[in-house]
Amino acid sequence: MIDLRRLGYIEQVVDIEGDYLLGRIVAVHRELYKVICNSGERDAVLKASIYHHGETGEIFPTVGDFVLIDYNASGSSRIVKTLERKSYFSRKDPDVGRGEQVVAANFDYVFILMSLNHDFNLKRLERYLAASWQSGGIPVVVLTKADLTPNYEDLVKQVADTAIGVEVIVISSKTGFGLENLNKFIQPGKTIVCLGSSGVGKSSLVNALLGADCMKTSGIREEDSKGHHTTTHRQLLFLENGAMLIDTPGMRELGMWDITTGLGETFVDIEGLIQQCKFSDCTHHNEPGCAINEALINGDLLPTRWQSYLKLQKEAAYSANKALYFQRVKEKAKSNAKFIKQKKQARNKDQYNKGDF
Ligand SMILES: Nc1nc2c(ncn2[C@@H]2O[C@H](COP(=O)(O)OP(=O)(O)OP(=O)(O)O)[C@@H](O)[C@H]2O)c(=O)[nH]1
Ligand SMILES: [Mg+2]
Repeated sequence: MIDLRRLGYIEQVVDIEGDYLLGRIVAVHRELYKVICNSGERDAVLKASIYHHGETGEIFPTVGDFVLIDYNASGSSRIVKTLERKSYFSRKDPDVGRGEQVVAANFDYVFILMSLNHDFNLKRLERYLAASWQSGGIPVVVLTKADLTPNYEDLVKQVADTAIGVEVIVISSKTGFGLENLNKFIQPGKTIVCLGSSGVGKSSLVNALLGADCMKTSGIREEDSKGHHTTTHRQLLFLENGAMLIDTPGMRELGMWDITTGLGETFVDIEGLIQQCKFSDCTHHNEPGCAINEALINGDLLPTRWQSYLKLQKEAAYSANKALYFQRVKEKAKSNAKFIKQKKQARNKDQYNKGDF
């Protein structure tokens, strides 16, 4: 018997009547969901009347979500509700080109993996940090392949200067170097999602922590880091001590979705400086008493970091508008569906009264 509370479930009030089982999504394969519930792992599909034609605007589940299922012992169970999330990582959907893709949900920590050799890219790291802070999980930067990069001290310093207030851990999944420094995050009932580009070693880390080759890994050409996109679906795995890891496919690009709060936490130094400007509506161009200009002149703020902030801020504003737009479209669809249902009910009642059915 599996106790879902040991999988990180936090009790919540659910507004649905019926005899449903609580489960957690461990993998998604197109329309088929793998769900762990107190009787083990089950196959499940979405209940179409709720998710596709419903008027509750039910959120499609993703890996890590807690859901309610209409249990079926002899076939696929039906998912009837996605429970409220304590955290979720979103990006702009790379396939559809618009809208949001929720990569994983209900994790405590986000391991942002970046390799110390060819994948090293601070600009990309800033993007991951902004989206991770926004997710509600705590970001941790994991620098991989230490065995291939003998003199990495300077790289670690650059990362520490970029990821302010974030723990930075150097590892090698090949030799086991540094893995013990991850133990404080990998605790019973805690969920960790591993994110990063293809080939950085997400699945290798997951396997090293599991002590078994559960996830397929594949060689990349280390000279140019040409990866193979080995992992093709997201998967939640269980460690013996009761911690859970979510392995994800490498992201080709991380398009910003809503990072309105994540941006401020990523650039906490810049937001602090802005507070010190003499004028509250300072544009940071030529105003007197501009703390940003002062920091740029005296070298406390690197121009590259300032440019990154401005660029991401622009992107954040654009994405926030889009997010709002999609929310409105959804609300409109919901109210239309409700209107149609009411109309149908009224018509049926009318026909019933007339004895015409
Ligand atoms: N030398 C060395 N190689 C590593 C290390 N970690 C991973 N690798 C190698 O890097 C290659 C890619 O590793 P994966 O774990 O498949 O990378 P991934 O991030 O899961 O990639 P995708 O599934 O494509 O997103 C494999 O050949 C691994 O053996 C490490 O710490 N040191
Ligand atoms: Mg992988």
